[in-house]
Amino acid sequence: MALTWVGDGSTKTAAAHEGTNFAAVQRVPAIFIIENNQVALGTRLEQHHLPADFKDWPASYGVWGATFDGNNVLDAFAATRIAAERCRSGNGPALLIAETFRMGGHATHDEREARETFPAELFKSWGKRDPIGLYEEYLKEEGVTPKTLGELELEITEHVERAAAEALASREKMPKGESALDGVYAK
Ligand SMILES: Cc1ncc(C[n+]2csc(CCOP(=O)(O)OP(=O)(O)O)c2C)c(N)n1
Ligand SMILES: [Mg+2]
Repeated sequence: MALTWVGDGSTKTAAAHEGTNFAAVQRVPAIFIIENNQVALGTRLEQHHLPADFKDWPASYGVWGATFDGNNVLDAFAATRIAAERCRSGNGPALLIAETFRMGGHATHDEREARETFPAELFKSWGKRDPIGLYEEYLKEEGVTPKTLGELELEITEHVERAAAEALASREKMPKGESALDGVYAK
């Protein structure tokens, strides 16, 4: 099974449409998560997307889908788990929609423009819904102590750093050019 993320703006490319459609008709076990953070580089959602949201998109490709709160770790986990079970049972791809907001720029070069794209109040309200902060508060309510939270943070930071180092090291193990056509549908 494969899982990938597509931005709200990136869904507008021909490649995204062709890929999603072909995955659907081939019934491949893939999960596509549309990260609807309301903005594509500096273009607001309503400037590039006519419906108010993406809820009709899964049906338009003939696949199962669901929308989840992109700032809620448990909601994201639950939706992805259901999608994974469906994929593993041979139901073809699933298309999930994460409703969220981009607090920063598309990258570091457009942080200032990104702030000017939306009213300041939006950053204030979404800022209170930081996914890590929200999950931390939930864990505290569940009785997880600050000491355990601190230990968890160290453990997770180490995990992320290890993954980053592995990703960088993988540049030394690039596949051979001759293998580019292995495992593709058409040659
Ligand atoms: C095929 C292609 N067309 C245009 C661009 C230029 N471009 C870079 S980012 C971007 C918008 C992406 O929007 P989204 O997927 O919502 O990402 P976000 O801005 O939320 O990070 C565009 C149009 C590109 N990189 N590739
Ligand atoms: Mg976006």
